[in-house]
Amino acid sequence: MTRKFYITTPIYYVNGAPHIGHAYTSVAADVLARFKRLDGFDVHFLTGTDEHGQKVEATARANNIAPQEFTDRIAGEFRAMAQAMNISNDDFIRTTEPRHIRSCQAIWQAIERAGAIELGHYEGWYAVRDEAFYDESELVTGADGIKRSPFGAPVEWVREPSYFFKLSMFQDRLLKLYEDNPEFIQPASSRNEVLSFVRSGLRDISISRTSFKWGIPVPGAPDHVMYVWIDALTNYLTACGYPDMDAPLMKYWPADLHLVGKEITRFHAVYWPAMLMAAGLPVPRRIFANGWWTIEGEKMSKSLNNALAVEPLIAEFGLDQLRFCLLREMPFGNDGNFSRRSVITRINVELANDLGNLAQRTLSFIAKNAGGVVPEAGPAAEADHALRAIADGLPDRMRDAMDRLAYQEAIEEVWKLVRAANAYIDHQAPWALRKTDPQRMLTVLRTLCEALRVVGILLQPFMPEAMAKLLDQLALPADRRGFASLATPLDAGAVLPPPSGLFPRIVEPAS
Ligand code: ME8
Repeated sequence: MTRKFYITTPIYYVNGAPHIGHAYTSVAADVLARFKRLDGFDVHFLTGTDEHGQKVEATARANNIAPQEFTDRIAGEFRAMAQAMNISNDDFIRTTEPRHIRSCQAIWQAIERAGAIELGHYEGWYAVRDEAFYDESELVTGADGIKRSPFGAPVEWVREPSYFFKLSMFQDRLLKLYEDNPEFIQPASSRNEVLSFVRSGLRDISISRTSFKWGIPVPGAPDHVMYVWIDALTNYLTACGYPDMDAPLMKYWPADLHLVGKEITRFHAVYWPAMLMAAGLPVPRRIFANGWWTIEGEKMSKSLNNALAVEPLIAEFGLDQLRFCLLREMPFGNDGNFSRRSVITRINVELANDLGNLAQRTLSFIAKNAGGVVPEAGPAAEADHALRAIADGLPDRMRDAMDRLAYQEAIEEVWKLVRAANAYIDHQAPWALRKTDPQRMLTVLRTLCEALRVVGILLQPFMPEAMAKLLDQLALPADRRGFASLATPLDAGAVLPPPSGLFPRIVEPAS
């Protein structure tokens, strides 16, 4: 039976243009979605936009545009960003769609029926930028005397009638969930943060607002709109067809993986499973929080105007190069710094030199000296076995790394083969064998083609276009690019197209 894999990105707020930080989480999700598809899983991959709430309403107003018109425009930009980054999402959800409004109202009613919602009065601190309530003890007072959230967002005192979700009812069940499923929240830093938050005692949370209108009306209480996080989290279920439990896509629930940025772990690992428990629905299997990018050492921010859009980066470095660098830079889960210098070095050293040159040296040599076809292999020597052994063990090592979202490690595993293949070509020196032992030369070239085939297949999730080009150059048929075909060698004698470079070197103008 085909195993299913449902993976999601956060749905992004439409209060500003998409930037490299959003692209990062989407690329990480995309690479895993593609990896699982190639590995035979039935994948459902969801991304989208979070369009309600006070922050979006205020931004639309500041731009003198009606909220719906404003969100239509920015949602379009997020869709374009996903396309530009070659994100292979199966669905793109917008929280202003009728399917989502219906789904949120249904989950609200299910939670209400379970006795987990009550009407009360909210009084406390709210940060519009974070769309979050804070306890006095969590706030930081700056040198300017202004109180801010732990994320630096100014807070305001809010007092209004509000419905509450009785989160406190779920404390023990949540703790049991984390205990029974040590992998539920990753990495460990996020898990620890959530554990101590829940252990310190959960308070009921305010889940409706009456002071603005841009939200989903609470069923039976039209003066209230739902708190934007109740609305937002429900998107993952809406996309499966909730509340229609017989909807075809409901087979994907529960989600196998919610990818999120580390600042929104609490919403996903505490509020969301508690909401689902209240509604009597299965909880997601895993939540993984990625770290934050800084740009040339600075936090990305509106005031510094340094949030990088993806299009100019793609134009300068190439799409697959950018995707590769984002996941290559630091272990997933850690913070990282995006610097031009480091991106250029990585492209030149790892992509142009290590991988690009390996393919170029092998394939142009075959074109010139081996008739431009996949060479026939003769008896294998010790060195050939050694290289093959690295390739043979690679898929399992990669699966293991990818299941832990250790993208950097997965890439490093492939690079062990790339580096070994480069050492092999230098030692075997096919250019010398051409005169002394042409039969052996063909075996060496064939061994290299097989190494390139394995590298090309396994790196497809990271660099779909460049690896398609590499596999085309190896004349590997399209139906033999899945992981199930990893053990199937190339067809000897297949005619190879003329080789062409995969990754141009980036030459920086002398400064
Ligand atoms: O939080 N580094 O939306 P959002 C790494 N709508 N990742 C970054 C980043 C950076 N500098 N900046 C943004 C929301 N991200 C809610 C989510 S989900 C039900 C609702 C990524 O537009 C990261 O994944 O603020 C972060 O969690 C997400 O974008 C925040 O997007």
